[in-house]
Amino acid sequence: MDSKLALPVGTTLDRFIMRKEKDFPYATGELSQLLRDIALASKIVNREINRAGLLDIAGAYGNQNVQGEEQQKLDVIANIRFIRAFRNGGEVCTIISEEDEDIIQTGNPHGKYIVAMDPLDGSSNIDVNVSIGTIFSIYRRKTSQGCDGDLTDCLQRGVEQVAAGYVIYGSSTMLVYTTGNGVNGFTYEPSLGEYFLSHPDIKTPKTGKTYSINEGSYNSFPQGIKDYVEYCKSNEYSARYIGSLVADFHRNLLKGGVYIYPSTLKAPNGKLRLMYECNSLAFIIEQAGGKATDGVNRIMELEPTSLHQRCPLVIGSPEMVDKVTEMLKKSEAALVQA
Ligand code: FBP
Repeated sequence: MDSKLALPVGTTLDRFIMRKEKDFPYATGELSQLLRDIALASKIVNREINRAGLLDIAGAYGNQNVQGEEQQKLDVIANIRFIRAFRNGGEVCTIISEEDEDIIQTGNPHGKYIVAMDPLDGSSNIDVNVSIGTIFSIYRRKTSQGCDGDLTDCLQRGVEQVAAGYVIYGSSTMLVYTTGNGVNGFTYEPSLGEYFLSHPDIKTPKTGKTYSINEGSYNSFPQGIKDYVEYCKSNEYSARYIGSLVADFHRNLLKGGVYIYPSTLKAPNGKLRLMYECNSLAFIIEQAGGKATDGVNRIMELEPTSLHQRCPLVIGSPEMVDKVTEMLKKSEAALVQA
């Protein structure tokens, strides 16, 4: 049989999930189904994003979310699509969403899982055709099944995550996730409506020459971060900042680099949210051999105290994150001695 005539299409996400499920002797299939629900919702959101310019779904929605940010119509659409997928799926009891102040009950009190999500990350880039994304974290509930989840179920440290991932809606659409056994990336093939394994066992380079930070806020950066930016410039590193966390993170994950959203005078705790931006990407980068800190502490060990709390983020290639931490420590020490 001349197989060259029909080249194999590759491993679908579904098949990969089923294969990996066998690694967990006590697996019940619920986490697998939840990952499939996320994939399905992301395909629908991808379709809406691709044709946003043709439909009246671009632009502002006319509301502010709990962050005080102007909600975009696509923010609201993505939020609805993922919440609906979790409601219909049945595995999730409670959701934390960037778009909702309070926790969302799905009406599945027997659901075993909690999902924390940023339905559409990179809001400032939605209408200008620049890559945006969805970020998610999955936790096992702490309270017993049979009732709605509560804050104790939701406010868990990053080390408690059972899975985390993101979808990047870019030149191609990809789903990248971990369940604590490495990081794998799947590229969406719209003509077949399937995700295919395209980036198996992703490992981030130990170091790189790319730094991602919004230098527009340079004057209000901590001294250690200013020192690091100068260090990058004096070593002719490349500055790359898309303004979509998922897109900047994805590039640095594959090519090496560091993304920094520090505390600033305007945002003393930084801008990014611990539960559905920092924790999720920290789990992935650590599984890929990288590091994530708030400049001092490991993100995954931070104790959450509120649903939408913010924290500074330094994430990427391990040696670059260490360099940032070292410079922050040095400048702090200099301040103490002064
Ligand atoms: P949301 O768009 O989900 O609110 O995410 C925050 C974000 O847009 C990140 O994607 C991005 O890296 C950062 O904020 C950009 O912030 P700034 O414009 O202050 O640099």
